[in-house]
Amino acid sequence: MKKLSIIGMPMDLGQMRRGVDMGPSAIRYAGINERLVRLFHSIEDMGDITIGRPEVTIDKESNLRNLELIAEKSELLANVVNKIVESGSFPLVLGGDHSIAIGTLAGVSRHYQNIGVIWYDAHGDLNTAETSPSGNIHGMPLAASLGLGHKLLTNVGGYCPKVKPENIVIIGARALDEGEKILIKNKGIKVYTMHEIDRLGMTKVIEEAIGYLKERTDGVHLSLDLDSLDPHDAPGVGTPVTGGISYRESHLAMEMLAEASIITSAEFVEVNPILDERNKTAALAVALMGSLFGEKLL
Ligand code: B3U
Ligand code: MN
Ligand code: MN
Repeated sequence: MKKLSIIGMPMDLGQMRRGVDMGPSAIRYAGINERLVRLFHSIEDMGDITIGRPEVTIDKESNLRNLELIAEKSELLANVVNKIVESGSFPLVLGGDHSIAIGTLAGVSRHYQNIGVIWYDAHGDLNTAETSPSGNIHGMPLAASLGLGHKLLTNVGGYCPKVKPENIVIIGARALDEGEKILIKNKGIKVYTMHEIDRLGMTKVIEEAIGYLKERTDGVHLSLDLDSLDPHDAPGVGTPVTGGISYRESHLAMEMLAEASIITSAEFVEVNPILDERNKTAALAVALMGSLFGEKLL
């Protein structure tokens, strides 16, 4: 059994709805420690990265909201995550909006030749300043990790890129922007949209994803955006999209990933307790972590 290190990243600067900064608290309140304690040798909760209450800025050149602040705070997260991996512990990052993935991947990826990424999300998060409909950086972290977009975002950690396009698997997509669709085709990124999940079933989707990543990667980061799930199951997110992955399908996916033991780091993002129903989305995040880390029903 291994060590787990939990780090909170209460950053809401990548989008416009307040409340996602309370995600780490909500997830802790939902009982993360109690749930995971039996699954690890030791659990260390390192607390939260300090974000403070900075004023919103919009970069004049690129139109990106809070660009410099996000780059600066991502650097802090990257350092902590880097140290966690160095110490031989499993890094589990609690968001925060999805822009935090820029820092997480910057911290993790330097330890692997060929990091794989499972991007479990309703969105592609593959926008750049040129293609973004919103200027929100939470719609850009996967592009930034590929080395696409503003230098301040792509160079977090002092190196670029973090991940190769052929090492990415997106699962649950149903709200892709035009620019993202073009990028996916041009780069050959593997995507299981809701269509493939409906058609093949989650069992086949995850089996394929595991086989695909096992062949070409030496570690796999799971970046799980709670808006991947259907809003009935996960109402506490900033940008809910109907017709999502179900509670059961998601547990199955996590259980299969646990069985394959391919996941080497993870983050759970976009939990917004202000928009939630009695902390249901944070509780769901914790339940999924249970499955991901090997909890058994029997
Ligand atoms: N693709 C849109 C919307 C969006 C991305 N990520 C979330 N929403 N959560 C954008 O603004 O880039
Ligand atoms: Mn996302
Ligand atoms: Mn999303």
